[in-house]
Amino acid sequence: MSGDWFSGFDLRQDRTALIDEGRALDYGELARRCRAQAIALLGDRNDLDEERIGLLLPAGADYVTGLHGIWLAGGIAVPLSPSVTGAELDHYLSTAGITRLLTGPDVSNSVRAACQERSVALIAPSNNHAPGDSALPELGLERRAMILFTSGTTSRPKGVVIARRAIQAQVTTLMQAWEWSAEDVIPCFLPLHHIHGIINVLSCALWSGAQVHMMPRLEVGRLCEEVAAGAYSVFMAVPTVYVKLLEHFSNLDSAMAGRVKAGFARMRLNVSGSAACPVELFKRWEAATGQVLLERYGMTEIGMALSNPYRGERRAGHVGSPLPGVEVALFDEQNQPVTATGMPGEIRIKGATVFREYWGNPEATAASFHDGWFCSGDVAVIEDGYFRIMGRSSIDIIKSGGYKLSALEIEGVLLDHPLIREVAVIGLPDATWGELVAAVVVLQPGASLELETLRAWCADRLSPYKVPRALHVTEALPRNAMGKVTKPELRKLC
Ligand code: MLC
Ligand code: AMP
Repeated sequence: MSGDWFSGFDLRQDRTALIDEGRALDYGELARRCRAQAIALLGDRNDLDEERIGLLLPAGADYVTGLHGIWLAGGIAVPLSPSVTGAELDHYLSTAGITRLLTGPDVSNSVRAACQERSVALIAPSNNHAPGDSALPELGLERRAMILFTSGTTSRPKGVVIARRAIQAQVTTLMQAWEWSAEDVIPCFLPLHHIHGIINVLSCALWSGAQVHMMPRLEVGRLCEEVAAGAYSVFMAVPTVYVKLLEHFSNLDSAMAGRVKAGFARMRLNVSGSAACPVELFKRWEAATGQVLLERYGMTEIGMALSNPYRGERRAGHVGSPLPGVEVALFDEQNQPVTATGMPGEIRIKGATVFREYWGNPEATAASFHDGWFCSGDVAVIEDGYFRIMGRSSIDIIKSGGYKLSALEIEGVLLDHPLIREVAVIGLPDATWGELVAAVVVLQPGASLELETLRAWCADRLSPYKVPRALHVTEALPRNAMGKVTKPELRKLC
């Protein structure tokens, strides 16, 4: 990421980089705007010196120039969800020590209040400066470039620090493995505060000189019209999106459905990841479009680690083998490598793609590595060289529509509800979302609570995708001899 990626922007000048709200932006103009944004951020400084700058913008040209402007100026970009609540934002601002938030004019009052409370300046995208000869800092690959917040087995999300070298490694391994080229065109509708959208879609495309159609949210109807018109060559999504597309196909008249399916059939690649793709979904997608989904496995802390082959057998229910330059092995509970075929072990990863640290949390960083391997918490087996994910070691992690959610974080919020005495949050299997958030609660004596009332109460405390979709009221939570809630038993109650 020394400069190669950005000099690529300059070299391509007239080629279209982005389509944003129907308007095309070429690489030359994109490069000019990114530099101008960097200069605006620098003011009279030479280097932002890893200043943390929040990025709260919808998917569009301003997001892209904001992200690259921060990178070019030597800052650390902290992309945040547009649906962030004030309480969630306060945690991000304080944990990452964010000093400025790059955002648009329609920012919510709760975001304004959270920023005011922490003296964080709200700044608007600024790319009108003429870059002229202003020098940008020389930046080594060891510099930190991005913090992404991820939920896990702790109650509050942790900030995953990704250095320039790791971004470079994450992008280049995918460009090589999936044969990205400047001829590619991809829609970008996944959230741009997670690596799936930032690295796999946006960065791989821009580093390859490809074209990205920015969409602030998934609009299935519009997307399908563009697919039918042959707009795209590559498509990347979480399994929930493929389920939603199949549902949409069945609501279209047969001529239109045929055109959309033919549009997918003509693409060179359809990728699924961020959550398990059920074998049935893999088969239904192939039957509908002729596309054999390429399933891969990754994580915020490590980028992509495992992938089915671009050329070769893509095996349903499997996530393939290690990507170029990524070391992946299975380990048992005694930290011994698992070598026998078909024996489960924890997936551990080494290589240049791995993150640097959890921001300001050396204990959590140390706990997540063993002998230099990053311990993913995911359990897999290897069958004929293909990894198959068996599950996660923690029941407190929920994957809903590709978002990783912490049961503990949601429990922490629900416990503040005046009518709730005890709570346990679990993920329930769901055909569309993979898992759905369910809350099992013990109420204060004589109290009653409806799901919709609880959801309304959660609205300004939790991002929409974390809000429980199911509520079960019980007299007591099942506990083991140690007094710990036995969550597997809760599934039977719901
Ligand atoms: C939306 N909703 C969800 C949800 N997304 N509920 C649970 N889980 C989710 N993931 C809720 C909304 O709050 C709303 O509720 C209702 O569903 C419809 O919302 P929507 O906005 O119309 O949904 P939609 O736009 O269709 O969003 C679905 C989606 C989105 C799949 C496009 O969830 C999404 O972008 N997921 C991808 C997340 C991602 O990128 N993960 C990668 C992490 S990185 P109501 O009550 O208002 O009706 C990673 C590493 C790796 O995992 O390997 O890639
Ligand atoms: P995140 O922390 O949001 O980056 O999510 C990473 C987690 O998503 C991994 O630890 C896995 O549990 C899960 N994941 C990603 N890809 C897959 C996949 N193809 N199959 C199963 N789980 C996956």
